[in-house]
Amino acid sequence: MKALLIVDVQYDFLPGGALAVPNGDKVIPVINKLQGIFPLVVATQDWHPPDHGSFASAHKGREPFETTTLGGLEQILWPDHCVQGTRGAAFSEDLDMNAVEAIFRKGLDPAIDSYSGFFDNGKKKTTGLSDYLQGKGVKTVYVTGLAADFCVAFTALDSIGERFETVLVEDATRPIDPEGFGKMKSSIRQKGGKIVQSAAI
Ligand code: VGL
Ligand code: ZN
Repeated sequence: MKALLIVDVQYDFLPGGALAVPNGDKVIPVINKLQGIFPLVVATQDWHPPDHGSFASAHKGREPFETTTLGGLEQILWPDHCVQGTRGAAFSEDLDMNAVEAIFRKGLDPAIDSYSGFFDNGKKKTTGLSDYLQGKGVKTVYVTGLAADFCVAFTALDSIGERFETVLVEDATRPIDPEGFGKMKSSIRQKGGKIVQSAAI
């Protein structure tokens, strides 16, 4: 059993959004097309309270893209994004959501960030995604969505760690920083993950 995992295809990560990923909208038709060949489709949603500790605005005198520590971990400070209930946190209306069986939300705890769809950045709490996939008999997870160098890459790494065969679909994702994504791809490959183009699936 294989599952398609759609990470954070939300307005704030799309062109015009608060934390826009360059060409992020290009992933949508690729993901919509892929959905038809998967028996299970699951999505994640970045879902922050307004005072989330990953926001530069929550730290006096600090600017987006500076770094600090949060929950004892190095933290990049982001522009306010994906605030619960706002349009920026909503899934793109161009993304086909009809086949999405479950949505796993993350980033709710203001004291810690959560890039992966499986765990927070300190691996203190699970979202339940791993048990859910296991319960469905999933062996292979195909990871897509935004942003390639953060939530998509960390989701792929945790998927490998949870012993799923893990495949990152390169043309179904886009990075904030291509250089950072290059490093994350090496790490994914080195840990046993695969990186493929959607045409080969
Ligand atoms: C993400 C930064 C902060 C992502 C989420 O979805 O890649 N990146 N929150
Ligand atoms: Zn976030």
